[in-house]
Amino acid sequence: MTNNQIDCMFQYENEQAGPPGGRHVLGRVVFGEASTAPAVRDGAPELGLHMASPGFDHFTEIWTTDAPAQSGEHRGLVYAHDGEYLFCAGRVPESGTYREQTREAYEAAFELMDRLDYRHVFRMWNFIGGINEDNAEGLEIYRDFCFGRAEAFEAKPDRVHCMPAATGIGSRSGGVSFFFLASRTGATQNIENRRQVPAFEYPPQYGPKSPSFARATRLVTAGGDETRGAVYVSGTASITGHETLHAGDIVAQCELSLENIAHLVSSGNLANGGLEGGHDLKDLRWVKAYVRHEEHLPAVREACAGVFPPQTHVVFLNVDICRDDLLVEIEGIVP
Ligand code: 3EB
Repeated sequence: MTNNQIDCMFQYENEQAGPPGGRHVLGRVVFGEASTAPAVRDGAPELGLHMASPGFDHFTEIWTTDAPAQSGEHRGLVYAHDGEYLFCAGRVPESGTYREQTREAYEAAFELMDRLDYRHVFRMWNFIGGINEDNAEGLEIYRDFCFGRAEAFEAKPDRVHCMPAATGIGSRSGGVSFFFLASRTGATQNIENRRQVPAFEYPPQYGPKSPSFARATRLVTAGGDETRGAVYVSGTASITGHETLHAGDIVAQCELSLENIAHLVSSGNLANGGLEGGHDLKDLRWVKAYVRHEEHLPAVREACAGVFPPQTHVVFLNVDICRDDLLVEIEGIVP
């Protein structure tokens, strides 16, 4: 058992400050101007994502640990691990269809988690170019991606415990890029929201295979207090049950997305899942708000400013969202 601590930081463009002294980099994700193949750079995995645009944020998300990390490559994936945490990143280049390559990439990641013994995956992020466009066979690219992802989960080794919190969001360039976080000895507690149908149980009208993710995942570190742990909140949108609400109304979509998160992390909802503790929106850090239409940025900013305190870092990105009637999606972490 180790007591390694991971932490997240957003390093904004033109900011020199890197990770605080003594911290080791587990992975870097550049929310910038190009989607690039993952590579080991300066000893740590780095993934470039085309997510930045004028007027929105341009930053590098850096995951650090207090223990030295070792990096490597496995079947096109890049990774680093510190004995307790694994960061892993991959990319499927732009293609006519994504099902098969997504399945293979996810399978490679599950194999890596199994082999290196980081079998508790607690957070996955997916950035999908042309998310609402049709693939070469006329299937929406998001649905095509979900198909392959679901197949990989169906085939995953039983030893790998998961279907954790995730984000599945648009990107400003083609292809599918992703990064995952997994733990060796931490226990994952997946959390659903009674106000929303679990995504993995969405009816078939949303695609041939349902999206594979939990609404949130709490990571309880080994030897730690079982009633506490960081809560990783999935991308959350204006959905009640399984239906989009407030089509065309950005203010109402922001409100319902934030209400969904507030309810998800509340003591009442955690108790429904047999978990102790509870949080509110003010406890969130490392918030990302994905905004479909540039002109909605002021409304989304205002909604976030109304609920998040100054110490909550909120970044705004102008990308498409997995359903064409969703205008906004918000995620975050309760450390
Ligand atoms: C939703 O609730 C909105 O496919 O990984 C949110 C978070 C959404 C993750 C994913 C999709 C994903 O269905 C979309």
